[in-house]
Amino acid sequence: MLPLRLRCSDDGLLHAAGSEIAGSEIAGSEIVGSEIAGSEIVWPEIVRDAAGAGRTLALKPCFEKILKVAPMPYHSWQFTHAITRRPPTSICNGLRAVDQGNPDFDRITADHRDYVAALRNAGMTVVELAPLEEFPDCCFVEDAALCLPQGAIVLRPGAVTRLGEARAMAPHLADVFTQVEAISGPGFVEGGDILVTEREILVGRSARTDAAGIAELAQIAGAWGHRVREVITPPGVLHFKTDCSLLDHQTILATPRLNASGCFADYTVIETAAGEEACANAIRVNEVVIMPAGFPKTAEILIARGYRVVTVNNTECAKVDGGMSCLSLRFTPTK
Ligand code: CIR
Repeated sequence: MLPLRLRCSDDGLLHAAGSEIAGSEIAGSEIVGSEIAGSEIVWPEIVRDAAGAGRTLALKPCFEKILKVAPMPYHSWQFTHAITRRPPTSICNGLRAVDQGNPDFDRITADHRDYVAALRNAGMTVVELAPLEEFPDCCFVEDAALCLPQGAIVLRPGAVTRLGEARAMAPHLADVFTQVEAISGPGFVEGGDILVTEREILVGRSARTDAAGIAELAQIAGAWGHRVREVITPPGVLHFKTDCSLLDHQTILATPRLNASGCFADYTVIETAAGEEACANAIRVNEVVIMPAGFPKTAEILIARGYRVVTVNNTECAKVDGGMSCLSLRFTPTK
């Protein structure tokens, strides 16, 4: 359960998780102290004015209005916003474990457009940042930051050519989050190694994410009430999430090799179909699962389990080891 936090700006608009509700008469007030139980919003109890005087006001008519128009996201796959960055032409120099040729720039650009459209169709407001030619891997924004309900953490990529991407992302996070923390080092963490579930944050130790980085992340996220669990990214696999995705509060899509490690013992796991391990990196966004096109058996399994599947071509991103999760930061602003 997350506290319901509504902010009312001086212009009379109420703000709840990035939404704006017009017509409130409680300008300048901040409302705290309510909870979301299941999908029901419990009536707020305490209303403070902007000066923090702690006045308690009778506001039931206002909240009836909010209940109708501003359901508050509370699941770890529900978001209102995403940040993406368009691929630079230098993507042909992007890092890769095995050379399968360079991505075709026109195709990767078209795929990126389709990906952004899929996010928008899932109900998200999408910020599209301009490409940074000096950083060939800059469209893989997930590795630069971790967005949590309380705030954002600027990460410290273990690939030296990608360190500057995190610095470049910081101001965009400050635009939407009140609290922005940073991994200061000496450790490293990349977002591709982080899986946020409903009850914990799993971080895979990998060639890009080390114990010191995980320890610093655990300290920052711990102060916001999150439990961080260190797990192992299988050897030879780029990131933990190369091999898994969150499907809902209890269910994970994973490759058989990652599932065999036992790290999902407390979850329900759906394994990728034989020969389709490359589609384990998908994203659950609001009511849909966005997965790479070309993996029909796994898509069928998910559809049979009741998930709404949307596919986006990923052949070009895959040439530089990219997938669905790396192309966006998904979050609900606190500003
Ligand atoms: C890299 O090797 O860093 C990029 N070419 C691919 C990053 C993919 N990121 C991710 O899965 N989170």
